[in-house]
Amino acid sequence: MSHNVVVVKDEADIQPVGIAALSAMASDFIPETLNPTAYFSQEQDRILAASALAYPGETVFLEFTPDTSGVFPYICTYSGHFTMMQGRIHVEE
Ligand SMILES: [Cu+2]
Repeated sequence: MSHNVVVVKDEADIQPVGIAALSAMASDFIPETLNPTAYFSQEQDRILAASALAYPGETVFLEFTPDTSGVFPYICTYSGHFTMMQGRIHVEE
């Protein structure tokens, strides 16, 4: 099974990004930046960083440099995983 790591801006962004990703198979489950519909561009604005998909046996790296302190949720957006595969990055000054 494949997985990725997607850092979102806020707790409230987890569900909309996870749901938008369900129909973003063509872009490796990341809602596309250039999609002309407002729905997808709004979801893209909720994403701070995203890794490539890691296929079974692969390792991917994601570098994320926050510009403020805070708590940043991260999720896997592969087909519905966001409901269980998630965590929080705590950034302190
Ligand atoms: Cu996953």
